[in-house]
Formats: sequence, C-alpha cells, structure tokens
Amino acid sequence: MKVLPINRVMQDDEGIAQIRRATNIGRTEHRVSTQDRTSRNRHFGGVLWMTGLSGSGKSTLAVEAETQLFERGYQVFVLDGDNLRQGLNADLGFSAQDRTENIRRAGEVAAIMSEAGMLVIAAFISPYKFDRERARLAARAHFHEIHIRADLATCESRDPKGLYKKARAGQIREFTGIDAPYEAPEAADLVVDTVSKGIEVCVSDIVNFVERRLRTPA
Ligand code: ADX
Repeated sequence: MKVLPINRVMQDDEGIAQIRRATNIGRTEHRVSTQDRTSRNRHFGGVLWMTGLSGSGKSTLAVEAETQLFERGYQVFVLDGDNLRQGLNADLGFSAQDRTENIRRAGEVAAIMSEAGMLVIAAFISPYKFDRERARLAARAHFHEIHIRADLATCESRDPKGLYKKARAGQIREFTGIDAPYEAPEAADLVVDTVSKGIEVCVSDIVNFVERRLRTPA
C-alpha cells in the first residue's frame, strides 16, 4: 500500500483517489433518501469523533453518552478502537502507518453508518491530525470533532488498563504519549476536559451538544 504523507491537508477525497486500485467502478444510487431517514429518526445522521490519549476517558464517555442518547430516542452506536481492533482492524498494530489505516477504515465505517441515518460515536486515540481530517472528509456533513482532554500525567496516573506502566517498563513499544506522538486538535468542535470535570458533567456536555446540533426541528 502506498504510504500517505502525514501532516498534509488534503483536498476533497484525494486521499481515497491515491489508494484506489479498482477501476471501472460506478455508484449505485439509493432510493431511500437521507432526508427520509432523517425524518423518521428525528435527528440527523452524524459522527461524533472523540480523540484523546489512552486513559483520557473516551470509551467511558462514549458508552455513557450512547446510553443517554439511546434513551432520548437516538439511533446511536459506539465505534471503539479496542473493539474494531478485535475484528475489522485485527491485522493492524500501532505503527504510524497502521494507525493511519485504522483511522481510515474507522472513518469510512462511521461515514457509512451516518449515511444510514445513525449517530456514530467514534472513540479512537486517532493521534494524527491528517487522519482525523480524512475521517471528517469521509463523513462530510455532520462530523464533529470532540477533544477528550486530559494531560499525560493524569492519564498515566489513572492507567485503567495498566498499559502506561508496561510502556514505561519497555514492555509495550510505540505507546501514545510515551514513545509515539499525539497531535491534539487545535480547533475541536467541543472540548471535554475530564481533569476538571466529573463524568456526569462531561456526558451532559456531549448530550447537550448533540441535542443542539443533530436534533431536527420539531
Ligand atoms: S489509534 O491510535 O489507532 O487510534 P485505537 O484507539 O484504535 O488507537 O486503540 C487504542 C487502544 O489500544 C488503547 O485504548 C489501548 O487499550 C490499546 N493499545 C495497545 N497498544 C497501544 C499502543 N502502543 N498505543 C496506544 N494504545 C495501545
């Protein structure tokens, strides 16, 4: 596979054009429109893209927000890095190139699900801006980047899976924040600071954001 240059802002779906191998492919048009799906669901399809360090709280907040939004009638589903790596992305590790491919696939899946009318909460470290930008381009409308913000020292002290300890001991290589980079968003659509705020407040910030941005007018 051609290695994509990281840190370069792309035009439209240039990134896909670069890796496309198939020729002679067309597009099958749907007869159920996006608008049909939106009016049935009473919300827009979309992607809430959560990015942040391991231990910042992405998965916890994603699952809690999913529960509350489901109760409010949203067609909502969490796509989680750890989960996708069990199946679809089981062939990928944590090199820069593998993470790029991980996020490319996740971004494409999220885009398809949002086109199907769903609200997707994507929880991935997604350390590279380039990859997140490409996920945004895949989803087009209603892609919202949420920075789940917690500094490295806090994430390391939480260490819910004991991975920072292993990374410091040299048992895990290329661990984000230790010996692999994390490029924080500069202009996230929502910043959720999990150091200064408790889980309940963070979740309600996310739920309120969704109600403002994705609920269709009554
Ligand atoms: S990403 O960088 O490609 O976006 P992703 O979100 O899918 O990562 O997966 C991160 C999860 O993999 C972490 O929550 C952690 O449980 C696990 N993990 C295992 N090894 C690493 C590593 N080297 N760096 C970061 N996370 C790792």
